[in-house]
Amino acid sequence: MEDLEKEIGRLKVRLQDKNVKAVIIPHISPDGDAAGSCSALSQVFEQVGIDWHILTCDYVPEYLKFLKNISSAISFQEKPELCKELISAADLIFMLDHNTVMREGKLEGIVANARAERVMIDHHPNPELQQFMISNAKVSSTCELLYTVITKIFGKEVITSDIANSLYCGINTDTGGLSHNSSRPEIYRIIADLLEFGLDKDLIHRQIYQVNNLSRLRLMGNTLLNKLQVDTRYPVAIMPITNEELEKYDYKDGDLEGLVNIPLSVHNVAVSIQITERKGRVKLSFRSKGKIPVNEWARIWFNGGGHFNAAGGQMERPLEEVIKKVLETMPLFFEQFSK
Ligand SMILES: [Mn+2]
Repeated sequence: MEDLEKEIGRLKVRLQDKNVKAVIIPHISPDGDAAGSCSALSQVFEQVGIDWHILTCDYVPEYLKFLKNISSAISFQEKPELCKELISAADLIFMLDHNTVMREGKLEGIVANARAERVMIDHHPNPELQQFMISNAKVSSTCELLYTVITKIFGKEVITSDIANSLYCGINTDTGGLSHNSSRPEIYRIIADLLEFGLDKDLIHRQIYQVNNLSRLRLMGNTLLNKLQVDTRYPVAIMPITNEELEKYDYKDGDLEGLVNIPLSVHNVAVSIQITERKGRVKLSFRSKGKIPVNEWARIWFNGGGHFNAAGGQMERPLEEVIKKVLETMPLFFEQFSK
Protein backbone atom coordinates (compact mmCIF):
# COMPACT_ATOMS: atom_id res chain seq x y z
CA MET A 1 0.00 0.00 0.00
CA GLU A 2 2.84 2.34 0.89
CA ASP A 3 4.53 1.58 -2.40
CA LEU A 4 1.31 2.37 -4.19
CA GLU A 5 1.07 5.79 -2.52
CA LYS A 6 4.67 6.46 -3.49
CA GLU A 7 4.06 5.53 -7.12
CA ILE A 8 0.95 7.70 -7.26
CA GLY A 9 3.04 10.52 -5.77
CA ARG A 10 5.72 10.07 -8.45
CA LEU A 11 3.07 10.11 -11.17
CA LYS A 12 1.58 13.27 -9.68
CA VAL A 13 4.96 15.00 -9.97
CA ARG A 14 5.37 13.74 -13.55
CA LEU A 15 1.91 15.04 -14.51
CA GLN A 16 2.66 18.52 -13.23
CA ASP A 17 4.26 18.99 -16.63
CA LYS A 18 1.10 19.77 -18.60
CA ASN A 19 2.99 19.51 -21.89
CA VAL A 20 3.25 15.74 -21.64
CA LYS A 21 1.64 13.79 -24.45
CA ALA A 22 -0.27 10.80 -23.17
CA VAL A 23 -1.43 7.69 -24.96
CA ILE A 24 -3.98 5.46 -23.21
CA ILE A 25 -4.21 1.77 -24.14
CA PRO A 26 -6.70 -0.87 -22.93
CA HIS A 27 -6.11 -4.61 -23.29
CA ILE A 28 -7.00 -6.57 -26.42
CA SER A 29 -10.80 -7.11 -26.73
CA PRO A 30 -11.56 -4.37 -24.19
CA ASP A 31 -14.22 -5.13 -21.56
CA GLY A 32 -16.19 -2.77 -19.31
CA ASP A 33 -13.25 -2.21 -16.97
CA ALA A 34 -10.67 -1.57 -19.70
CA ALA A 35 -12.94 0.76 -21.68
CA GLY A 36 -14.34 2.41 -18.54
CA SER A 37 -10.88 3.23 -17.21
CA CYS A 38 -9.67 4.60 -20.57
CA SER A 39 -12.79 6.73 -20.82
CA ALA A 40 -12.43 8.11 -17.28
CA LEU A 41 -8.70 8.88 -17.55
CA SER A 42 -9.09 10.61 -20.93
CA GLN A 43 -11.81 12.86 -19.50
CA VAL A 44 -9.60 13.85 -16.59
CA PHE A 45 -6.74 14.66 -18.98
CA GLU A 46 -9.13 16.70 -21.10
CA GLN A 47 -10.10 18.77 -18.06
CA VAL A 48 -6.56 19.46 -16.88
CA GLY A 49 -5.22 20.16 -20.37
CA ILE A 50 -3.06 17.09 -20.98
CA ASP A 51 -2.91 15.90 -24.59
CA TRP A 52 -4.36 12.35 -24.87
CA HIS A 53 -5.32 9.68 -27.37
CA ILE A 54 -6.93 6.32 -26.71
CA LEU A 55 -5.44 3.59 -28.94
CA THR A 56 -6.76 0.05 -29.28
CA CYS A 57 -5.09 -2.88 -31.02
CA ASP A 58 -8.52 -4.08 -32.15
CA TYR A 59 -12.00 -2.63 -31.52
CA VAL A 60 -14.21 -1.39 -28.74
CA PRO A 61 -17.43 -3.43 -28.67
CA GLU A 62 -20.66 -1.67 -29.58
CA TYR A 63 -22.22 -1.96 -26.11
CA LEU A 64 -19.40 0.12 -24.55
CA LYS A 65 -19.49 3.00 -27.04
CA PHE A 66 -21.84 4.98 -24.79
CA LEU A 67 -18.83 5.69 -22.53
CA LYS A 68 -17.55 9.21 -23.12
CA ASN A 69 -14.53 9.49 -25.49
CA ILE A 70 -14.56 5.77 -26.23
CA SER A 71 -15.87 6.09 -29.76
CA SER A 72 -12.92 8.36 -30.56
CA ALA A 73 -10.48 5.51 -29.80
CA ILE A 74 -8.10 4.93 -32.71
CA SER A 75 -7.85 1.31 -33.84
CA PHE A 76 -4.51 -0.08 -34.98
CA GLN A 77 -6.43 -2.31 -37.38
CA GLU A 78 -7.83 0.75 -39.15
CA LYS A 79 -5.05 3.30 -38.75
CA PRO A 80 -1.73 1.58 -38.08
CA GLU A 81 0.41 4.51 -39.25
CA LEU A 82 -1.39 7.05 -37.06
CA CYS A 83 -1.05 4.71 -34.06
CA LYS A 84 2.68 4.38 -34.67
CA GLU A 85 3.08 8.17 -34.94
CA LEU A 86 1.15 8.84 -31.75
CA ILE A 87 3.08 6.21 -29.82
CA SER A 88 6.42 7.53 -30.98
CA ALA A 89 5.42 11.11 -30.08
CA ALA A 90 4.10 10.08 -26.63
CA ASP A 91 5.88 10.86 -23.36
CA LEU A 92 3.68 8.60 -21.26
CA ILE A 93 1.89 5.42 -22.26
CA PHE A 94 -0.88 4.41 -19.86
CA MET A 95 -1.46 0.66 -19.81
CA LEU A 96 -4.91 0.23 -18.32
CA ASP A 97 -6.38 -3.03 -16.99
CA HIS A 98 -3.53 -5.28 -18.15
CA ASN A 99 -0.34 -6.47 -16.49
CA THR A 100 1.90 -7.00 -19.54
CA VAL A 101 2.53 -5.29 -22.89
CA MET A 102 1.75 -8.70 -24.42
CA ARG A 103 -1.95 -8.00 -23.78
CA GLU A 104 -1.79 -5.15 -26.33
CA GLY A 105 -1.98 -7.43 -29.38
CA LYS A 106 -0.29 -5.94 -32.42
CA LEU A 107 0.65 -2.76 -30.52
CA GLU A 108 3.00 -4.80 -28.34
CA GLY A 109 6.20 -4.39 -30.35
CA ILE A 110 5.58 -0.70 -31.02
CA VAL A 111 4.87 0.10 -27.38
CA ALA A 112 7.78 -2.00 -26.14
CA ASN A 113 10.22 -0.05 -28.34
CA ALA A 114 8.77 3.41 -27.76
CA ARG A 115 10.79 6.10 -25.97
CA ALA A 116 7.84 6.91 -23.68
CA GLU A 117 7.68 5.93 -20.03
CA ARG A 118 5.00 3.35 -19.33
CA VAL A 119 2.45 3.77 -16.55
CA MET A 120 0.62 0.62 -15.54
CA ILE A 121 -2.66 1.04 -13.69
CA ASP A 122 -3.99 -2.45 -13.15
CA HIS A 123 -5.30 -5.10 -10.78
CA HIS A 124 -4.03 -8.38 -12.31
CA PRO A 125 -1.56 -10.50 -10.35
CA ASN A 126 2.11 -10.84 -11.38
CA PRO A 127 2.55 -7.50 -13.16
CA GLU A 128 5.45 -6.96 -15.56
CA LEU A 129 7.77 -4.19 -14.34
CA GLN A 130 7.18 -0.69 -15.83
CA GLN A 131 8.52 2.80 -15.10
CA PHE A 132 5.39 3.58 -13.08
CA MET A 133 3.70 0.64 -11.36
CA ILE A 134 0.29 1.34 -9.94
CA SER A 135 -0.80 -2.23 -9.49
CA ASN A 136 -2.99 -3.74 -6.79
CA ALA A 137 -4.46 -7.23 -7.17
CA LYS A 138 -6.69 -6.78 -4.11
CA VAL A 139 -9.07 -4.26 -5.64
CA SER A 140 -12.14 -5.24 -7.65
CA SER A 141 -11.17 -3.49 -10.85
CA THR A 142 -8.85 -1.06 -12.55
CA CYS A 143 -11.65 1.51 -12.34
CA GLU A 144 -11.71 1.21 -8.54
CA LEU A 145 -7.95 1.73 -8.39
CA LEU A 146 -8.13 4.56 -10.94
CA TYR A 147 -10.64 6.41 -8.73
CA THR A 148 -7.96 6.50 -6.01
CA VAL A 149 -5.27 7.55 -8.50
CA ILE A 150 -7.37 10.36 -10.00
CA THR A 151 -8.54 11.78 -6.67
CA LYS A 152 -5.07 11.60 -5.11
CA ILE A 153 -3.48 13.40 -8.06
CA PHE A 154 -6.16 15.85 -9.16
CA GLY A 155 -8.59 16.00 -6.21
CA LYS A 156 -12.19 14.87 -5.99
CA GLU A 157 -13.39 18.01 -7.76
CA VAL A 158 -12.41 16.66 -11.18
CA ILE A 159 -14.93 13.79 -10.98
CA THR A 160 -17.87 14.71 -13.22
CA SER A 161 -20.98 12.61 -13.73
CA ASP A 162 -19.57 11.23 -16.99
CA ILE A 163 -16.34 10.20 -15.24
CA ALA A 164 -18.38 8.64 -12.41
CA ASN A 165 -20.37 6.67 -15.00
CA SER A 166 -17.21 5.36 -16.67
CA LEU A 167 -15.60 4.32 -13.38
CA TYR A 168 -18.76 2.61 -12.17
CA CYS A 169 -19.03 0.71 -15.46
CA GLY A 170 -15.68 -0.99 -14.72
CA ILE A 171 -16.40 -1.64 -11.04
CA ASN A 172 -19.76 -3.15 -11.88
CA THR A 173 -18.75 -5.34 -14.83
CA ASP A 174 -15.55 -6.72 -13.26
CA THR A 175 -17.53 -7.90 -10.24
CA GLY A 176 -20.35 -9.45 -12.29
CA GLY A 177 -22.76 -6.74 -11.16
CA LEU A 178 -21.23 -6.63 -7.63
CA SER A 179 -21.80 -10.36 -7.21
CA HIS A 180 -18.18 -11.48 -6.73
CA ASN A 181 -14.87 -9.96 -5.66
CA SER A 182 -16.79 -7.08 -4.14
CA SER A 183 -16.97 -7.66 -0.38
CA ARG A 184 -14.50 -4.94 0.64
CA PRO A 185 -16.44 -2.03 2.21
CA GLU A 186 -14.13 0.40 0.38
CA ILE A 187 -15.84 -0.41 -2.95
CA TYR A 188 -19.16 0.86 -1.62
CA ARG A 189 -17.57 4.01 -0.20
CA ILE A 190 -16.24 4.72 -3.67
CA ILE A 191 -19.62 3.99 -5.26
CA ALA A 192 -21.26 6.30 -2.69
CA ASP A 193 -18.79 9.03 -3.70
CA LEU A 194 -19.53 8.41 -7.38
CA LEU A 195 -23.28 8.76 -6.71
CA GLU A 196 -22.59 12.12 -5.07
CA PHE A 197 -20.65 13.19 -8.16
CA GLY A 198 -23.64 12.40 -10.36
CA LEU A 199 -23.27 8.72 -11.26
CA ASP A 200 -26.36 7.54 -13.14
CA LYS A 201 -26.30 3.97 -11.85
CA ASP A 202 -29.53 2.96 -13.54
CA LEU A 203 -28.25 4.17 -16.91
CA ILE A 204 -25.13 2.00 -16.61
CA HIS A 205 -27.17 -1.06 -15.64
CA ARG A 206 -29.48 -0.48 -18.61
CA GLN A 207 -26.60 0.00 -21.06
CA ILE A 208 -24.69 -3.04 -19.84
CA TYR A 209 -27.39 -5.57 -19.01
CA GLN A 210 -30.54 -4.55 -20.81
CA VAL A 211 -29.32 -3.83 -24.31
CA ASN A 212 -28.81 -6.86 -26.56
CA ASN A 213 -28.18 -7.43 -30.24
CA LEU A 214 -30.51 -10.03 -31.75
CA SER A 215 -27.33 -11.82 -32.87
CA ARG A 216 -26.22 -12.08 -29.23
CA LEU A 217 -29.48 -13.67 -28.10
CA ARG A 218 -29.41 -16.18 -30.98
CA LEU A 219 -25.75 -17.08 -30.41
CA MET A 220 -26.16 -17.49 -26.66
CA GLY A 221 -29.34 -19.51 -27.18
CA ASN A 222 -27.69 -21.84 -29.65
CA THR A 223 -24.60 -22.27 -27.48
CA LEU A 224 -26.52 -23.05 -24.29
CA LEU A 225 -28.98 -25.37 -26.01
CA ASN A 226 -26.77 -27.23 -28.46
CA LYS A 227 -23.13 -26.79 -27.47
CA LEU A 228 -22.85 -26.83 -23.70
CA GLN A 229 -21.45 -30.11 -22.35
CA VAL A 230 -20.92 -30.99 -18.71
CA ASP A 231 -18.06 -33.41 -18.03
CA THR A 232 -18.96 -36.68 -16.34
CA ARG A 233 -15.71 -36.95 -14.36
CA TYR A 234 -15.10 -33.38 -13.18
CA PRO A 235 -17.40 -30.42 -12.37
CA VAL A 236 -16.54 -28.71 -15.63
CA ALA A 237 -18.79 -27.27 -18.35
CA ILE A 238 -17.38 -26.72 -21.83
CA MET A 239 -18.86 -24.59 -24.61
CA PRO A 240 -17.11 -24.79 -27.98
CA ILE A 241 -18.17 -22.19 -30.55
CA THR A 242 -17.11 -22.49 -34.19
CA ASN A 243 -16.30 -19.77 -36.69
CA GLU A 244 -19.18 -21.08 -38.77
CA GLU A 245 -21.64 -20.48 -35.93
CA LEU A 246 -20.34 -16.94 -35.42
CA GLU A 247 -20.97 -16.24 -39.10
CA LYS A 248 -24.34 -17.96 -39.16
CA TYR A 249 -25.66 -15.85 -36.28
CA ASP A 250 -24.00 -12.65 -37.54
CA TYR A 251 -21.62 -12.26 -34.57
CA LYS A 252 -20.66 -8.75 -33.49
CA ASP A 253 -17.91 -7.78 -31.02
CA GLY A 254 -19.17 -8.15 -27.46
CA ASP A 255 -21.99 -10.56 -28.35
CA LEU A 256 -20.48 -13.34 -26.23
CA GLU A 257 -19.70 -11.11 -23.24
CA GLY A 258 -20.75 -12.79 -19.99
CA LEU A 259 -21.86 -16.05 -21.62
CA VAL A 260 -19.07 -18.03 -19.92
CA ASN A 261 -20.50 -17.18 -16.46
CA ILE A 262 -23.90 -18.75 -17.10
CA PRO A 263 -22.95 -22.47 -16.72
CA LEU A 264 -21.56 -21.70 -13.24
CA SER A 265 -25.15 -21.27 -12.09
CA VAL A 266 -25.67 -25.04 -12.46
CA HIS A 267 -25.19 -26.51 -8.98
CA ASN A 268 -22.64 -29.20 -9.88
CA VAL A 269 -20.60 -27.01 -12.23
CA ALA A 270 -17.57 -25.31 -10.65
CA VAL A 271 -15.59 -24.48 -13.80
CA SER A 272 -16.92 -23.08 -17.07
CA ILE A 273 -14.79 -22.92 -20.21
CA GLN A 274 -15.81 -21.17 -23.39
CA ILE A 275 -13.70 -22.20 -26.39
CA THR A 276 -14.21 -19.87 -29.32
CA GLU A 277 -12.75 -20.34 -32.79
CA ARG A 278 -12.07 -17.08 -34.60
CA LYS A 279 -9.96 -16.32 -37.65
CA GLY A 280 -7.54 -19.24 -37.34
CA ARG A 281 -7.16 -18.81 -33.60
CA VAL A 282 -8.90 -20.33 -30.63
CA LYS A 283 -9.67 -18.23 -27.57
CA LEU A 284 -10.40 -19.82 -24.20
CA SER A 285 -12.26 -18.13 -21.34
CA PHE A 286 -12.15 -19.80 -17.94
CA ARG A 287 -14.42 -19.07 -14.98
CA SER A 288 -14.63 -20.90 -11.66
CA LYS A 289 -16.35 -20.66 -8.32
CA GLY A 290 -14.67 -21.38 -5.01
CA LYS A 291 -11.08 -22.48 -4.56
CA ILE A 292 -10.27 -23.50 -8.11
CA PRO A 293 -7.45 -21.40 -9.62
CA VAL A 294 -8.35 -21.45 -13.31
CA ASN A 295 -5.59 -18.91 -14.01
CA GLU A 296 -3.15 -21.81 -13.46
CA TRP A 297 -4.97 -23.99 -16.00
CA ALA A 298 -4.82 -21.14 -18.50
CA ARG A 299 -1.22 -20.28 -17.73
CA ILE A 300 0.33 -23.74 -17.79
CA TRP A 301 -1.43 -25.23 -20.81
CA PHE A 302 -3.05 -22.43 -22.82
CA ASN A 303 -0.60 -19.50 -23.13
CA GLY A 304 -2.67 -17.33 -20.84
CA GLY A 305 -3.43 -16.40 -17.25
CA GLY A 306 -5.52 -13.92 -15.32
CA HIS A 307 -7.37 -13.93 -12.03
CA PHE A 308 -7.94 -16.87 -9.67
CA ASN A 309 -11.59 -17.27 -10.75
CA ALA A 310 -11.49 -15.63 -14.20
CA ALA A 311 -8.79 -16.25 -16.77
CA GLY A 312 -8.14 -16.48 -20.49
CA GLY A 313 -5.89 -18.32 -22.89
CA GLN A 314 -5.38 -18.88 -26.60
CA MET A 315 -3.94 -21.34 -29.10
CA GLU A 316 -3.26 -21.21 -32.80
CA ARG A 317 -4.51 -24.76 -33.35
CA PRO A 318 -7.72 -26.21 -34.81
CA LEU A 319 -10.72 -26.08 -32.47
CA GLU A 320 -10.97 -29.87 -32.18
CA GLU A 321 -7.37 -30.08 -31.01
CA VAL A 322 -7.93 -27.41 -28.37
CA ILE A 323 -11.02 -29.20 -27.05
CA LYS A 324 -8.98 -32.41 -26.87
CA LYS A 325 -6.27 -30.62 -24.92
CA VAL A 326 -8.81 -29.23 -22.45
CA LEU A 327 -10.12 -32.74 -21.83
CA GLU A 328 -6.61 -34.19 -21.51
CA THR A 329 -5.34 -31.54 -19.10
CA MET A 330 -8.48 -31.66 -16.93
CA PRO A 331 -7.30 -34.59 -14.72
CA LEU A 332 -3.81 -33.08 -14.48
CA PHE A 333 -5.20 -29.72 -13.42
CA PHE A 334 -7.58 -31.12 -10.83
CA GLU A 335 -4.93 -33.43 -9.37
CA GLN A 336 -2.52 -30.56 -8.92
CA PHE A 337 -4.70 -27.61 -7.97
CA SER A 338 -8.06 -28.47 -6.52
CA LYS A 339 -8.43 -28.98 -2.83
MN1 LIG B 1 -10.28 -5.44 -14.89
